[in-house]
Amino acid sequence: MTKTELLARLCPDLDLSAVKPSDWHFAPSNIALGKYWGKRDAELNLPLNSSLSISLDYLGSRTRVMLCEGAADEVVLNNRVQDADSAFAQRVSEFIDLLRGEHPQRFRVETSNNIPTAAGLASSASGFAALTLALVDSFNLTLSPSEMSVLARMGSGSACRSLFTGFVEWQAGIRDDGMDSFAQPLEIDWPGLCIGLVKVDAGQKAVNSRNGMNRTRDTSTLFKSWPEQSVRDMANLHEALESHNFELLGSTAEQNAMAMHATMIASWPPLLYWQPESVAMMQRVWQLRNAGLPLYFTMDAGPNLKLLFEQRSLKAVQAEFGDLEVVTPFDS
Ligand code: 2P0
Repeated sequence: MTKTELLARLCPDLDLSAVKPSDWHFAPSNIALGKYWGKRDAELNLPLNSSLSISLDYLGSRTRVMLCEGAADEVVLNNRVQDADSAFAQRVSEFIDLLRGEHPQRFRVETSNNIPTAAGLASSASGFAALTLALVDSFNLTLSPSEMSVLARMGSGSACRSLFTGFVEWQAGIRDDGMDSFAQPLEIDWPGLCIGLVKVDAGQKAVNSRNGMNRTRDTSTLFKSWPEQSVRDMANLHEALESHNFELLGSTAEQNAMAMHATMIASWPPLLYWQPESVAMMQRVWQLRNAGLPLYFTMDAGPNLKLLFEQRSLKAVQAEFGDLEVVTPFDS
């Protein structure tokens, strides 16, 4: 199935004459505890494996769209007009193309992130989720939350999880048309759960996630073991959430991240997102854990660590990692 065919199925009543400026829409960033790494269909952006994340409450993207007269879309990120040829502006325009088709209407997209850039968090998840909400508003679409999640997935896989708060699961699905591959919030909360964002390196990463996962799939023999790891970890994460077993949650998330990075490192050319500081920080977490502090980490396609701990450990963690943004998704 092509993107165009999927869109015709998702939005059969698209009416370009009814588009209007949208309101502002917010979507949170999210951190996967069980990672999405690898696609089974690049055209429809379908994942090989299911994933499970936690949304970061107030940290995310705020976006609105307006109609504009020019020959090209205008994309404004954090108050800066982006070059129309930039990778970011191109991806935004391609996403709007899904709804616009051949129609000449151009849009101005204004988006800003309140995610501390120093934490090096990916903004494509919250960015495409907020853009999805703004476009659904602008095009006056009537979509269910699951259908909106399918649409957001077409912009960026992890964006399908950022439409929701709390714990969120993205089912990989099995259908060729991907209509069963969307995210849903889990009805589980965890008061006192803390995510600590540590700064290692805010620089632009050399290989983006999309290219990184394709390289891993194509060149890493270790990647063969990833689906098995993922299935096992997803089961353990569910068990941890249902029983509020923090050690099981933290250890599963940390092992899942390390296994994902192992598949990347075995790619050719090697994909090593870690900096020396990342490794030093991992060692520090392991030392503290050996000394009795219930502290775990996860990492995405970058050098930064995201710490997982509970409120009871907050003071001890802050004493060790001074420059830390702490998010408590269930306590605001
Ligand atoms: C995740 N990541 O589950 C994993 C862990 C990065 C490492 O989802 O190609 O930017 O747009 O679907 O969503 C980042 O991948 O990739 C990601 P595309 P995306 O959070």
